[in-house]
Amino acid sequence: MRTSFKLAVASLGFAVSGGLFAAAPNLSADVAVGKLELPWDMAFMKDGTMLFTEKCRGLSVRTSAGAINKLHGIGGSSGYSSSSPDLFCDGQAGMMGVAIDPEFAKNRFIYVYSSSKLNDKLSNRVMRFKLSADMKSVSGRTDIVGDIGYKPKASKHPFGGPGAHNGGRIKFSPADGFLYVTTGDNHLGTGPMDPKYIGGKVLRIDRDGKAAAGNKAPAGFDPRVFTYGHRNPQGIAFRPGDNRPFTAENGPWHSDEVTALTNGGNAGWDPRPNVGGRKDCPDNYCGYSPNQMGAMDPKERAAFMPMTDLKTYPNAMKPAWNNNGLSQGMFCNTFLSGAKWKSWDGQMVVGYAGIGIHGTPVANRIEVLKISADGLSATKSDVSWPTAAGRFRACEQGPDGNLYVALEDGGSIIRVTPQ
Ligand SMILES: [Ca+2]
Repeated sequence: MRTSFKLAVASLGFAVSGGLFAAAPNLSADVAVGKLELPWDMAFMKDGTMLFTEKCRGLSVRTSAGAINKLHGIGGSSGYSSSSPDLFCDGQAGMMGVAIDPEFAKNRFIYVYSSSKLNDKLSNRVMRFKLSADMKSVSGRTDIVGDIGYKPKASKHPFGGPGAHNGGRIKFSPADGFLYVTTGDNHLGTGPMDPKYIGGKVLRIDRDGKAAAGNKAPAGFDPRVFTYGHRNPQGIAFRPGDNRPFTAENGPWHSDEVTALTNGGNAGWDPRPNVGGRKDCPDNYCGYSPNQMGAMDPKERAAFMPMTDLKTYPNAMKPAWNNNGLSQGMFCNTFLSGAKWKSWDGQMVVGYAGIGIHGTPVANRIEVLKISADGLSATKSDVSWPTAAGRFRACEQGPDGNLYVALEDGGSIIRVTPQ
């Protein structure tokens, strides 16, 4: 694996010279953790300790000494020091985001986002645990958010299985210390603009799950809402320097989006029927309008319902980047910082995990985006990670300054090191 991955990187020309990114770094890659099943997210401590989730297994830790301890499993997972029978995985849902409290040294709190059927009610939950001093177990589960929507059953949509559009990234802001939670629209047409439904949103909360002071969502909104009008954000990252949050979000046949968030802002996704000239749609969800099941035709794109509907919502937050109008499963994002990244220092990495049907070209890759200071435009690097590598579910800069990416296919967390 290690050798072949290095070969793949070298042979596909990840590192280049010349052009816009003349000072791009040369890269090498190796497997930090292998033999995983559907790795979904990771979070780091300063000493290199890494927490990571596998969507259908659960939460583990890789200690700074390299030991792997299985902490908390879901459903029928075996081999974990504890597990919760209410947690489950299905489709896009399962145990997803993981985060470490900014004051971990004092309180030993860690957090995960997972799908749950507690009390026979399907939902997504953000749970807080206490990690033991020996890092071999967790205790004290506290559900700090218990009412994030979940899609319970199949629909007429092409991606309409249970658990679809499940959101799931959780990260603490280095600026304000609050936890940001990305939630998907759950294929509920009314969800993203509904002031009380917390799917299709970015939440900003404290470690107990209470609304952050200063959230500016419009009057009548759930006070935990930081931004609304999202489709399925599965990446959020804070830009070094100004600490502005940026989401990475999947598009519907078209236009994956990177968006600089403004407190209280509307991301402009509104898949309700009869909005913006649309008619009724299957299951009252116009998310794939107008061709719910048809082949992709570039000419039709102009008529598609927009990821950011500036006609209906002129003040919506404009995306910095829309993947050249393509939907390829944009998933994770993180910023690179440090001189060893050369011209990429301060730029954003995005990862893709597309499945390429209905004519959308598959192009799983990580790529580097140079985003303008105002957050309203971006330039794509002319290099990208090889498509052959597989689907990228997580990307995160480690405390060693290297980039870590979770690859679903092959089940590994890869360390990318600039030379
Ligand atoms: Ca948008």
